Amino acid sequence: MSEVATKPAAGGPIRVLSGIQPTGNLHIGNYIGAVTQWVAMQQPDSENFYCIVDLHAITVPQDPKELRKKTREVAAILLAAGIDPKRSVLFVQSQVLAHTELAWILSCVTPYGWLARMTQFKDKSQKQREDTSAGLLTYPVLMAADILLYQASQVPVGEDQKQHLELTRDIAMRFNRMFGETFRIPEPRILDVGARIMGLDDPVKKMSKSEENPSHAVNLMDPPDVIRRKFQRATTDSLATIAFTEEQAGVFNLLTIYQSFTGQSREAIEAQFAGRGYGDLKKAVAEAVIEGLKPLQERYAVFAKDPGQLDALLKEGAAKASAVANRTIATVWERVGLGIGGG
Ligand code: ATP
Ligand code: LTN
Repeated sequence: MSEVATKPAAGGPIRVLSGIQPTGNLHIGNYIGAVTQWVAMQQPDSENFYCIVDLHAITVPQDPKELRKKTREVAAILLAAGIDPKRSVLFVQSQVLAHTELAWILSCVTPYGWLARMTQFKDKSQKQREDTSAGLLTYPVLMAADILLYQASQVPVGEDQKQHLELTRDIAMRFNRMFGETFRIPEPRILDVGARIMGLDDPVKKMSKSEENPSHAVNLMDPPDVIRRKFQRATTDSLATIAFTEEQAGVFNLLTIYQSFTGQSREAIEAQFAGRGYGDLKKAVAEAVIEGLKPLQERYAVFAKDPGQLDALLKEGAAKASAVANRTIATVWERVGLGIGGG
């Protein structure tokens, strides 16, 4: 990776950063909405940083052993999905100390009201009540630190992260106004198709890792028979027509998953299913997903077998990420007047 100044050049190199939490099982929503974009954005003219955000994971209670296990598991899944360590820096957030450091500094320039207004915080804190941690409130500041440390120009995410990206931009602009131009203002990259995959059991709820119903999400490591069963049970409706209409939330979701996995146009898909029943649709979607996940599942087994190589790769990633992040942090110290100066 070439040397890049951390100054926020107007054009500047294309820098991509995104993060994923090592919690629960990765599902096809994460895959379609985020991971496929991460893979596609590994272009020769772009510098890519992908981060497994374990510090975000601990905003809610985690079992320590399980967290470490999941961190390695997510790394292996990302490599299996096509994240190429020659073209991207893959690392674990907590291994780059600058994330925590910048998060604190940014939290001191972020108005409390901006955080209290975040819909994800409102939803999650309502569920957790007294157990809500202060970290859950400041979670988006840590996310802003992840992005701004690398002077990222583009951030590929699912639709649910749009508000957090807007907040990141607001924090960066506020800091720049207060202390002089320091951070580049990042742009979200959200897909037109598949940015919000819904739960199979309840198509008005976003597909999520934390739902308990086993038929809610299709996980990336699900074997074919489990995938078939989950799609068979998917909620549809009694209209018995197969079309991309928002009123038919369940059918729309199945068609969107089919579109994402086959790459076909909406017109071609509607023509293919014209006059056919929901049973046929469910079978076809299941087979497309099974086929689409097969190479990933096969490669995963190879990466998971060699934890030594995986750890070495993540360590190398953290060293490369630290080199970039530390340059930004040094500028921030200078601008804010922290320490005693002189490096
Ligand atoms: P979940 O809600 O499934 O637990 P999350 O959004 O809390 O996931 P991450 O695992 O960190 O947290 O999300 C990783 C990426 O996947 C993010 O870019 C997020 O926007 C995207 N993503 C999560 N769920 C979906 C979904 N249902 N459809 C499309 N993209 C999604
Ligand atoms: N908050 C995100 C995960 C995340 C992220 C990031 C995404 C943490 N840091 C930086 C993009 C860029 C989530 O919950 N899905």
